Amino acid sequence: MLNKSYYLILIISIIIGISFWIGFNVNLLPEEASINAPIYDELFKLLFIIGLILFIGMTALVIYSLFKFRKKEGEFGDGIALEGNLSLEIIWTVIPSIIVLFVGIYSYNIYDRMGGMNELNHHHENMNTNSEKIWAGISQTNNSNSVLDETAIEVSAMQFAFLFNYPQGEFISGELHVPVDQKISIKMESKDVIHAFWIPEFRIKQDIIPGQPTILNFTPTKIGKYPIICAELCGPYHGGMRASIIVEDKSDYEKWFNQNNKTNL
Ligand SMILES: [Cu+2]
Repeated sequence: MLNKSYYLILIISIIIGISFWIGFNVNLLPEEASINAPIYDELFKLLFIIGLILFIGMTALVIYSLFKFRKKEGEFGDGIALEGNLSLEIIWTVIPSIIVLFVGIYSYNIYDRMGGMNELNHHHENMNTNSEKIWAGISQTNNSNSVLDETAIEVSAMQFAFLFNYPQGEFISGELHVPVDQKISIKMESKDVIHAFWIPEFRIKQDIIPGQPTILNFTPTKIGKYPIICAELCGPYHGGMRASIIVEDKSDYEKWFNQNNKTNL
């Protein structure tokens, strides 16, 4: 008996060990290009590890049972009639409850750290000139106010494109250009149906609902070109509703901005 539980503990430990190793060494996600990304990935890794423990554990149990409880030669009767096992039932209720509760609390913590619980700050009110109601997506705590105003960009979503309006330069672009390592604030509006603004590399996704102007804040941390994808089935060409975000260093961004700037003319 002692020998049996010893093996059981050993096998469970090995499964947990393998799951943690895979969880920390196998990266299934695209590169991390915003402040949000590493925070989000913490949660993903945890969920991935929990999933791996369950997957490897159950697969091992099924394979073990296939051999261990195989019908023996000349055996034709029914199996033993089993009825109830209180300790087993307690275990399979308590362990999942703890896991679900922990994942729930941890997810809340992650969402909070990504800025999901932040109140609309006064900058949103500034943008809110016609006293229209503004909704907020994930919003990191604001540390540099002036930067926010400089880079406030208006995003229009429509069937089937995103357009980016730079009010300070009075021009509209089909690509979203932003400077690296600065908090970007975008105000998104939908012209027709529900769309969603998704940048996988930034780990942000926000619905854009008609009649609900929505603010989304993020801070890109890596120079590069990343896809912006509509993540809400919005019509027949939804699959083609893509744009690009180009993260550049500040001087490149300014150069691009000044080339397009209409207020200089
Ligand atoms: Cu769309």
